[in-house]
Amino acid sequence: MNTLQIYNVDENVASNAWVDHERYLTLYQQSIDNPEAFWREQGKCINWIKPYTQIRDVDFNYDNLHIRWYYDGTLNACANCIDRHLPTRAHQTAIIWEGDNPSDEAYITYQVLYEKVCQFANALKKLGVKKSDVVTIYMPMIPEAAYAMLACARIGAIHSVVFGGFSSEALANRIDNGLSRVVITADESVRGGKRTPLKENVNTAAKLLKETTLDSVIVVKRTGGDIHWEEGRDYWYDDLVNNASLDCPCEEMDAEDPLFILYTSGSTGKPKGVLHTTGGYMVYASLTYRYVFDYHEGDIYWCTADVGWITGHSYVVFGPLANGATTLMFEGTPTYPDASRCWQIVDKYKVNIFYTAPTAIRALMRFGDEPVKKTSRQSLKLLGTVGEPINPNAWEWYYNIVGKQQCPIVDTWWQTETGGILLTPLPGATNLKPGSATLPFFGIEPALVDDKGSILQDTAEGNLVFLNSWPGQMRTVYQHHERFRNTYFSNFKNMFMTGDRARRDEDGYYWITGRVDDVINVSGHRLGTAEIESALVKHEIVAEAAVVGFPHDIKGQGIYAFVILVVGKEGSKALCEELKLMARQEIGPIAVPDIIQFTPGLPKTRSGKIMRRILRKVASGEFDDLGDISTLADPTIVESLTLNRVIK
Ligand code: 6R9
Repeated sequence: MNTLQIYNVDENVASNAWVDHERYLTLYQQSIDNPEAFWREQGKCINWIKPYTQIRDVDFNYDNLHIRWYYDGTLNACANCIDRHLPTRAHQTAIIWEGDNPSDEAYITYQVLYEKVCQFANALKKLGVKKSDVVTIYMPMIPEAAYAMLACARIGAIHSVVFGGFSSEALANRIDNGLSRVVITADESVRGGKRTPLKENVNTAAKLLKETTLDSVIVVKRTGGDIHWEEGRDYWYDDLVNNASLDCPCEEMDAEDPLFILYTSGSTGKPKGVLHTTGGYMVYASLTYRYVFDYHEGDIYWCTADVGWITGHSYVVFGPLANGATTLMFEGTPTYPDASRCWQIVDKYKVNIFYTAPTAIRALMRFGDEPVKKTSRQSLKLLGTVGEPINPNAWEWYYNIVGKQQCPIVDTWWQTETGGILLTPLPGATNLKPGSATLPFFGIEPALVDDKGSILQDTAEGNLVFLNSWPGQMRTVYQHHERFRNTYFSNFKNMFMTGDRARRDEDGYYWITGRVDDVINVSGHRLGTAEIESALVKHEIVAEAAVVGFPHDIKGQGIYAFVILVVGKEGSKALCEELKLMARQEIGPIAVPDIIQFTPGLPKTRSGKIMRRILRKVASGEFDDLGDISTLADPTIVESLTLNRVIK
């Protein structure tokens, strides 16, 4: 039973929304009853070189799995983000850039974007980059990151953006996996006044590569900091592009040619290279951007996500630019120089649509209302969240204080795998309930199934699956198609498994309740517990490690590590610091455990499987409800774990 308040559409109709609730219901039903007709029409939201006649060819059956959309059409993603807008909006701002330092800013028009991207594309070609080559992008949030992505798309190269907060080890793994011979980076990144040595990380990564030789490293000068240079391999971005031609023809791509790879955590130690293709992804990113954010001509739109994540791909770069919007890229953090920064940026550029993560909202809430209230925020029409469930408290604060009860909040549920938003309110058309991602987007068929895969009706809680494809769905795990089939299509027959659990209420609204697998969500970032465990066991005196999430006020989930040392060694504060450093070096700062508990053993079944359920309870301090522990090989270990729980 949901007792939370419902926010009626009448109170928060976005000024000139495209759809109302009746229209949503009609359109939704049509899209489900006749998906071919629906998607045939919606595919026209982007420009095609050779128009498609085929809409979809999909089979979710494990043995015959394949997913193709618009597969006889051809197009170019970059042309859709830039060239198609030049006749009408060459002088409109495409990208507003706000630097970490509040006095750094830039306005990039569509014309300038065109020239920058063409020059970059020509530079890549000159370095030998061809269609279907993988190019790794390891960049700060600066316009050159978007130029790089678009330049790759222009010449048919597949970009693989690696989050600038990842370590050189994580970077090396991703370069190796994609056999990428070119890396685009910057000398250093700057966030919250702190610098991160990106180029140095690339240098280290280059030495760690097992499979690939790195031919070229393109370096954007961001800070001018000292860097080690390798002659013959390293090139300054400026030197490459300055003399390059301002025109570069677009490669004609098949709809199903790859557009990009993006690595994401799963339940095993090795991140998956999620592969998205050109036609379907562009249609889906473009369409959802327009409807979910109720985008109208002239709106200023700001999504705070880094381009290293899927949100940055679909809703900082491709979705907004495909719609000819003005998209704001922010290099810094929400609390630097102070907790008012976001709202100052909103006022400075008259931002109309603001999209961020619950963790940022919770972090800002801690500073109270004053940093918000001292700004006007008059321009805001719509607020959005993504990345994790938003707790009703944070939702209310966002709605009442930030949005002054004037802006609907779109709580958008989706994944790297889905390419774009699948569950979401439509502003002006969906009554809001704080904490619920509400209803499916057009053409999307969610369902809840029990652990055997039987579909649950009405109000229920179960595994969230999708029964039908949509154009933005991932097509495979790069070079590991088996892994794609096994991860998403083997547990439940003929359905796409998300790995999330959810509840459906009496209004058909979806409430995400957590993950089914060993993936945790730290500040909206997905991390496989196995990845962190393998980082910790690299320490020579660690015998075994088990990592679980626990509730954390700001991060949503914190990281709790149980560590067994080799016989004769003892835990210490210094060792904790060493282990944290291991996680930082292997993965990055987001993977550093909040709490480390040294323990002589772990709760294991007789077959040797760690009972993580118990570890999760211990980490959260919920000792009275440990469930059945009789199947443990050594039940006494539970008492030792609870007695020695570490409280921060
Ligand atoms: C876009 C993105 C995906 C996982 C997903 C789920 C969680 C995302 C959410 C949400 C509740 C929302 N998630 N949006 N949970 N409400 N509105 O975040 O992609 O990094 O792949 O993470 O994030 O658990 O499965 P990704």
